[in-house]
Amino acid sequence: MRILHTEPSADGFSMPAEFSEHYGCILIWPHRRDSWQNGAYAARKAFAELITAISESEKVIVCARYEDYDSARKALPPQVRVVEMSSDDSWARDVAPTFVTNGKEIRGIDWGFNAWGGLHDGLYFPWDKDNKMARKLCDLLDCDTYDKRDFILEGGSIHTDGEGTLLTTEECLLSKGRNPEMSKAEIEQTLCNTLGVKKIIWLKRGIYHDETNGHIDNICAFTAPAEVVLAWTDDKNDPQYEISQECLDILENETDAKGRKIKVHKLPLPEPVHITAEECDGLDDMDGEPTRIPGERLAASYVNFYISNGAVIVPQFGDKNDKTAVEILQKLFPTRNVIGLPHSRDILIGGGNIHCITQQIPSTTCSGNLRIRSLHSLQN
Ligand code: KQY
Repeated sequence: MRILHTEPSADGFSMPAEFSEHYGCILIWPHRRDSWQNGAYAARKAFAELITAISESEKVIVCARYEDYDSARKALPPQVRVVEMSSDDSWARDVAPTFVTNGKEIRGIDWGFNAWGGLHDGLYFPWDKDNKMARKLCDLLDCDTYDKRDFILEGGSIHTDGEGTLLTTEECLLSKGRNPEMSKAEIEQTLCNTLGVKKIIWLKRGIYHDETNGHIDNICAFTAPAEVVLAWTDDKNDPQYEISQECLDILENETDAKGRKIKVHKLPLPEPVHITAEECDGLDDMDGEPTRIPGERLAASYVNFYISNGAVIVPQFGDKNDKTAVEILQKLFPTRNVIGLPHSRDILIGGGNIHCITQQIPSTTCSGNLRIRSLHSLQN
């Protein structure tokens, strides 16, 4: 594996859309006792259901710590590859590489990771194991990696259409805990150079009470070029109402990199989800302090879905809107099977959902030349 210091866009590489064909998907087996209740017992069941569903249409690699390898191997079907790797927590979207491709080869971006805000407002310390995962995964996949560790970015804070447009939020990318020394224009330029995009659409804020400083992947996602879903509520008394309305105004007045108007599909939110005292009891303290307080609102949203080659896997919260969300997404993804994941609440308690724990590895138009030799040999 080469560690590259050039710019991906200058090298002819760009980030494809999640709805393009994948080679596979990376996840990390949950273990952190202050993130996942009861030693991650319930979270592991939810992860296993999700991983099994994804593995029906693409390769899946699951990273597990030495002490969790047996648990992962036992819980997961044989077609899933389990590899030993250290991690601080289990958010593959944010700590695995963002992959770029030139159509023949894939390369990984190794962004800096500081646990969503470092010493300013980060969510745990230390985060050094997580920060090393992207490079290790590129090594495992035998793909070259771009060293972008001096720029703090999580995969959950960006979405692309694969046609030159990137969606993000000001709340996250302009936050004090990320790259406070950079101007908005400098951040834009870094995103364009690194991801091969031409236009950034900035929404102001993400989902209410999202501890990631408003990741885009919980509020708005591309479903096709020039088409997005937006998390939505009609309840004017909910602080989310104003946020969603503000996003809609921006999206309706924007065009994408190709000059197209953006079609916005409203995806209703579930009723606000609050953590119970019993759930909090199952979480260990962090440095003597609880990580969640009974009654705290969790950042539940159906937008946090994963698009695999054959399916779209959507969180479910035991809410009346569960079915509606699946129906709306099924219309938008007619060639895929839209599946609701019943135990998503056990993932949500950790602070994110399905999209946050997955990272797709794109395929290339010329898969015979795909430079993932170690995985390729597994196929044959
Ligand atoms: O949503 C995500 N991408 C990550 C959430 C991290 C929460 C840590 N408790």
